[in-house]
Amino acid sequence: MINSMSKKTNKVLLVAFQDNTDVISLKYLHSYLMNHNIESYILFLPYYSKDNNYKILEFVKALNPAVVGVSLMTIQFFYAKEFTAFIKKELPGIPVVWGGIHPSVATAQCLEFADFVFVGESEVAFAEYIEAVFMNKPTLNILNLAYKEGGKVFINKVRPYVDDLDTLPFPEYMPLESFILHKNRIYKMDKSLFGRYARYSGKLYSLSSSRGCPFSCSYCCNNFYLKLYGTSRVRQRSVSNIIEELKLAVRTYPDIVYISMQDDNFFCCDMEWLKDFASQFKKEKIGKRFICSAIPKYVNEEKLSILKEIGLSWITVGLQTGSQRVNKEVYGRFVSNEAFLAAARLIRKYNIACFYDIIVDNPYETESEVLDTINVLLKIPKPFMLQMFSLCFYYGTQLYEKALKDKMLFEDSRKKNMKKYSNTYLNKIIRLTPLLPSRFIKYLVNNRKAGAVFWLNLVYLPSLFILEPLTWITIILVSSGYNVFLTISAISAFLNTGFRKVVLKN
Ligand code: B12
Ligand code: SF4
Repeated sequence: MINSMSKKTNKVLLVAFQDNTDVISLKYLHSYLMNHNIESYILFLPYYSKDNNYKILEFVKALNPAVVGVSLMTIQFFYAKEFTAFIKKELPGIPVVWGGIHPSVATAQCLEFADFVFVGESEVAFAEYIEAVFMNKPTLNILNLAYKEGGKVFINKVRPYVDDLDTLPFPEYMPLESFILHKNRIYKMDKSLFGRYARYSGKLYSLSSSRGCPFSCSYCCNNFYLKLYGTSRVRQRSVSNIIEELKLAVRTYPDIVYISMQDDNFFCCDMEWLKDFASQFKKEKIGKRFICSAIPKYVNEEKLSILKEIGLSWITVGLQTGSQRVNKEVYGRFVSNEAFLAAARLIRKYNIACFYDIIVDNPYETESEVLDTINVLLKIPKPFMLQMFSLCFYYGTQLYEKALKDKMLFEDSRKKNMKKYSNTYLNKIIRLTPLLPSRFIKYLVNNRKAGAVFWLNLVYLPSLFILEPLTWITIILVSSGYNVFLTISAISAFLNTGFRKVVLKN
């Protein structure tokens, strides 16, 4: 804990409200600032509440930053609002600047609370702003910056994307100059606190190997970025740059069990890049298993076999819906069910554990279209897991605009937990598709209006409490090549996180 009131004002404090320390955006900004000789600190505020405000104030006063930068997604809006109002009241001389996806898509809304907002990718622009603040230079002409003057909102143009991602310094997994709120006190980050708050107890290293996505689905931030930048093209780091980061990571954190590729679609890289990546990964003995996301269209046997050989263990693939109409007309995704199932079969063939993402509670989807989804799910080779998300109409997306135009009633995305989907009969059946025999699922579907409710209610909870964990363990066992030691180490990392989440929340 910092306890001396410093007179220096050439410091920046970056604040995050995520319930874990995996805040890639802030870690990138922080490294970039430090690399430009700007004294930067991160304050992680997991499970923040206004009861913590005075402890936080003590900390901010002691650090005495020239600027406070807040990063937020839509779901963190009310935390950011509460925090900002309090800091501005208590320390009116410090500008509070917001950035991240929510301020990018809902800039005017955020300017009601923040002094300035940064729109889009901001490493370069934010450093330019900070330097201008330190040197008492004007800031209002800085690209990516938005501000309010005389009640009017001004949003400056964005600078083009950083083309060469290799020019960005590596983000620190556990930033040394960081602090964290824990049990209503602010502590300097250390390994023990990091282990408590990092996802999977710090055993999962997050890596961004690219930015952007070849798709721009109507509900996703890439849809907004396409409008903002005129392109959502994928920018890929060089293999050598990524391997350098990974070598450093495994040397510094030998406990890492998995590397989690945070790219929107790791599989969209070209074959030459992938082969080079695999060969460098082997040559440099990175020796960690990894997790990534893929769009079915980009999954093929050659990529799977190369990646499986070097440790690919889990993939997340989006089905979203089995209705081809909803897929095309509502979501703007052009993935056929055949292409999806072909990818699913290949993933099973290579014994790679898979999570399939499904979007439910879509008011644009009819009952028979939900049944299409169930039909596709029934064709996926088992074992597999599902991640069900309740459709969220995020500001700035095409789907949000459509829903407004159609006068559709929907929950405010700032308040909605997308993991809490509604408890409908068909949603329950979807959840059970990976767990129960297909014939029984079909019985539940076909007899939904004739007494199958009783059977569904009878099997639902036992399936969630017994079959779901068993399926999960089976998947890990299969994906680790039936290696019991690897399975236990993975399970213990995952369970630890679940357990800590419950304890920390209370
Ligand atoms: C990796 C990732 C995660 C990771 C890490 C998140 C993180 N904060 O880094 C994890 C797995 C933890 C995660 C979790 C969630 N995620 Co997520 N995630 C992503 C993903 C795929 C990439 C983010 C990323 O690293 N981008 C690269 C960095 C460099 O870009 P960036 O984050 O935008 O940051 C830049 C700018 O925004 C800006 N910036 C950011 N912060 C600040 C602050 C200041 C002061 C300034 C000046 C600038 C600035 O500069 C940064 C550097 O250029 C995005 C999709 C995407 N393509 O962006 C979704 C995305 C951010 N996630 C999303 C969601 C919904 C979630 C969850 C809420 C889902 C859930 N219910 O579980 C959770 C929330 C976590 C929590 N518990 O609070 C949504 C958010 C939509 C929205 N409008 O809010 C996105 C956009 C995907 C989507 N559906 O469109 N996520
Ligand atoms: S494929 Fe995924 S990351 Fe890419 S635009 Fe669609 S939802 Fe977003």
